[in-house]
Parts: sequence; structure tokens; C-alpha cells
Amino acid sequence: MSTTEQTYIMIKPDGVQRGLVGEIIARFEKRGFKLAALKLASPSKEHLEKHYADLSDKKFFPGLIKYMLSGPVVCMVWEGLDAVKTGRTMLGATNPLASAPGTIRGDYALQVGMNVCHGSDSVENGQKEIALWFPEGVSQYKLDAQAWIYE
Ligand code: RTP
Repeated sequence: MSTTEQTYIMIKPDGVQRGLVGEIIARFEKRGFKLAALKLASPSKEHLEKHYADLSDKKFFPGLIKYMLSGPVVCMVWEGLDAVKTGRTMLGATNPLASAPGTIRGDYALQVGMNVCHGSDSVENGQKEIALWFPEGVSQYKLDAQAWIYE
């Protein structure tokens, strides 16, 4: 069943450094999703360890945290029909070499340790991530363009 939901999308330090911020935002905008929150952030090690808590026992965890601390990230909440699943499809597979061309990772990345962008993997995790990254809350407003996006 399709539902209107929110997903947490984060442009990782490599995406910011490589000037892909506008490109990634444009893809979500053009697809028809509604921007509910947006900011540039330099999270602490502790904050990133919370975000990636599920991966704390992985061998690559210290390298992942180091990478995520290497520069600012862009934090966003996008809202719309099947936003979580469609967001993941737009990102492409975790390992960019397996990502289809036309996806963000398939177009802009080569290695899993520099894969440009994060997207929530479930509605429940999305809500947890939004609460972690946007404790101040997200915006609620009427997007008039929706009348031309939804039947
Ligand atoms: P993300 O959370 O960043 O959207 O990635 P994901 O769900 O597609 O993949 P996940 O398994 O949750 O991994 C999180 C991030 O950890 C890095 N990673 N490195 N070196 C490695 O083998 C390895 N595996 C994963 C990637 O940056 C991945 O996006």
C-alpha cells in the first residue's frame, strides 16, 4: 500500500565537498517530494554514533564515523507518497558499483565508503532519524504544486 510519509535524506561530506548538494536537492524536488526541513550541520562523533548505532559492531564502523566527521553534511526531510522506499530507489544500492545508472550513487560514486548520500531504510527508522537530526521539528505548510503532482 502506498502512503504519504517522511524520509531523512543526508548528503554526506563527500557529496558536500564535490558540489552535489544542488543536484541532489533538485532530484527530490523534481520528483515531486515536498521539502519539510533542510540545514547544513557539523555533527559530533557521539551524534553520528547514535545515527549509526545499528552498525556499531561492524568492522567498518570506525572508518564510517571518521568519514562522516570529515566535513559538514546537509540534513533534509522529504515528504510524499512512498518517500522512504522511493528515496532509497533514487539513492541506488549501498555499494555504488552495484547502483543503477540514473540513481544518485550510480551517477556520482564508485566506492561504498564514499557513497554521497544517506536515506532512511524504513518509515520507523525515518521517524527516529528525523527526531535525532531535527529536535527543533520540521516545517508544516501547504505546497500548492501538490495539486499538479497528485491525482
Ligand atoms: P546509509 O545508511 O548511509 O543510507 O547506507 P545504507 O543503509 O545503504 O547502508 P548501511 O548498511 O546502513 O551502511 C551505512 C553506511 O556505512 C558505509 N559502509 N561501509 N566499508 C564497508 O564495507 C561499508 N559498508 C557500509 C556506507 O557509507 C553506508 O552507506
